[in-house]
Amino acid sequence: MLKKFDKKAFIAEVKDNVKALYRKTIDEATQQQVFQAVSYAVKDAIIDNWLETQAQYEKDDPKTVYYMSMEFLMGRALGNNMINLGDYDEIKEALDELGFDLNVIEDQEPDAALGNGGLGRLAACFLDSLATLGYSAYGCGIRYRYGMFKQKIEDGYQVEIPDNWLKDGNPFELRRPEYAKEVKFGGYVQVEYDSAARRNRFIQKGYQSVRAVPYDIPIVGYKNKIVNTLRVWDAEPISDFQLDSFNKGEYMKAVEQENLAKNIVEVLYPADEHYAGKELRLKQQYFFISASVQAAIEKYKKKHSDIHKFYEKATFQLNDTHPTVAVAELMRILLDEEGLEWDEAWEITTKTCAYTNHTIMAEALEKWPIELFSRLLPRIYQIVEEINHRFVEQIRMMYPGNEHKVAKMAILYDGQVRMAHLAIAGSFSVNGVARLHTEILEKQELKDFYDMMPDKFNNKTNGITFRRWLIHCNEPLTDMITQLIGDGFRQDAMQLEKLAGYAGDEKVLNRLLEVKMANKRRLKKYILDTQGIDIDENSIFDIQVKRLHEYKRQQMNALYVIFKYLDIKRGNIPSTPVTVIFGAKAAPAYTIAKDIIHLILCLQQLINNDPDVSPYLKVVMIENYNVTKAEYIIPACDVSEQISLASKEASGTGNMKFMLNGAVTLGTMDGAN
Ligand code: 26Q
Repeated sequence: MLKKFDKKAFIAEVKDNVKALYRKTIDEATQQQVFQAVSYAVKDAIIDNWLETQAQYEKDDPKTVYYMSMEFLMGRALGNNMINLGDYDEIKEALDELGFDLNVIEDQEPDAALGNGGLGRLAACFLDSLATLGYSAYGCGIRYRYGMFKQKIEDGYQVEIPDNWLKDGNPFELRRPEYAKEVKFGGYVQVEYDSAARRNRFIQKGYQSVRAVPYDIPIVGYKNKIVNTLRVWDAEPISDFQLDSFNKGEYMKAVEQENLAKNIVEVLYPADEHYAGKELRLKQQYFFISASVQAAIEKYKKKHSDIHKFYEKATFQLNDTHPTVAVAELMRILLDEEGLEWDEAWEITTKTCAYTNHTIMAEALEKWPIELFSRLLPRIYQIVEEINHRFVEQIRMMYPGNEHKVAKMAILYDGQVRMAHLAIAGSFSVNGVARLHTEILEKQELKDFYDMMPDKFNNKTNGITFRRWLIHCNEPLTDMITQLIGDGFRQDAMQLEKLAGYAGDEKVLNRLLEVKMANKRRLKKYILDTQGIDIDENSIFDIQVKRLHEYKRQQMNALYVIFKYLDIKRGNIPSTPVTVIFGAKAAPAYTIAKDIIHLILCLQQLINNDPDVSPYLKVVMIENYNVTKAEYIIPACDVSEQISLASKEASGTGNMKFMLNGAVTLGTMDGAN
């Protein structure tokens, strides 16, 4: 049974929080302060279940998945937590009683935009699902000080503004300094013979290090009392690990370590599907992976004495190649700290790691220059060399005399570390994210690897959480569905099939149109309020919102708009007006993407101000498209544009969100479409 919501106690707690946090009465508090006070009260409602869940896991000792990801595109937490607690309506009422509008309070929360797009949002949706399904799971990531940049439109161009999402504090996070870990960079490896153990010891010397401090964020399951954890790591200077560095006269080293710590977690790299080979990026990767792997081993050893069975209790799910140093870091700990032999360590590692591929775009493949990689991670590089050596031997055994195969498949080649190859060699599972994508991996992109190890390959088609992408973002549709088929679909989405029985029911279909109209009016108002553009709610809302990429073909959609404009100019008036809505961020250095945004903004200017055309056609470029804006936009959509160049979109997940909210998909046969 869920704990019953006590409205009086909740109201009292919100008032107390305002007092304790801001020395104010509730009437004096700003909306932001009320948001903070409410969020702390909600966190308080979560915390017992959080404790109990973790205690239950401790007792049952289930296998735990560590979802390792550079990105978690969480969006806002308050509304989602209220829904998953099962107290949304009650808290809304309580706020009403206090004289506050929940929507306004929710609007105070900045998005946690610790991700670029699809890959980061998938990680966030999976955390929600894992908690709802009751799996023991951690998200492991980085607590970036600055998330995905905010997009401003100025004079027809995109301008990037830093996203200082932590400036008012994050009420849902919990700092856990007692679980801090040390992470080492650079220096050199000294080999010392340990005569007692009769083996070589590899010791990293002359390194710089940082202190990784975890912050835990609760992930609330849907009405099941389960609360999992997203653990994001902050970097702090190591000073209290090596207090004496000043005394030794290593003043500059202390300053350098301070800078290292500050830089590592400073900002999310805003380029998706594009590899640039930046040293700081590799530092970020090793930083959070080393800390997460250390923490996972430590947790295992608290209950288990035999490290050989680690894989029975832990899986490291690698979200693309970005966390792939986990393969080598796990090897390092097993070899150097646990004292295992290579073959033992390799067996454990390859039964622990699993790799998800999200792209076949050549320009997204991570290939680190060996010079950089070995300088930053000298011991890790030695281990990668040995992994490569043995892997190449295995290739030669299977394909004797075929050096072309070796060249194509080796982990180290042409002065580079190929992270995808390391991920495949080091994992028991390699999955694509839609049937078509997995087929392309097996038959083309990763064919050599599939031929050699077909059993590793499998498909896991992406999905989305219905809690955020239906229940939270589309209340009218949720109510309508509940009235028709009950609320069982909230836990079991398959029950939505019951709606098929109403396919020919005119009354139901008309109601559906009314719901859509209500959502279109809400979006119309939102666009008018935020961007001053007035759109016609009776027009067809034709929407393409996603990161800007050539392969996603926003440009083709813009060409369609130009055609439509010229056609109307020629006197061909469409029977129903159309509003074409775009929303997209371009990576700051992606010139063509920025040019396409400029094109769309020019069209918006031209068309909306042309009295011949604007009654029939309008263009809107949504500024700063993000998770929260998606929650406004998607329920209002008539036509969902999913028009990627076939084979290039691994899955897509926006496609699913639009479909769930009753839009018609206009799509190519790509990804999961
Ligand atoms: C790599 C190296 C250096 C810097 C950045 C990156 C980088 C960052 C982000 C590379 C790729 C990404 C993001 C990729 C991504 O979002 N892929 C999308 O993943 C979705 C979830 O599986 C799919 O639905 C989309 O089709 C896919 O494009």
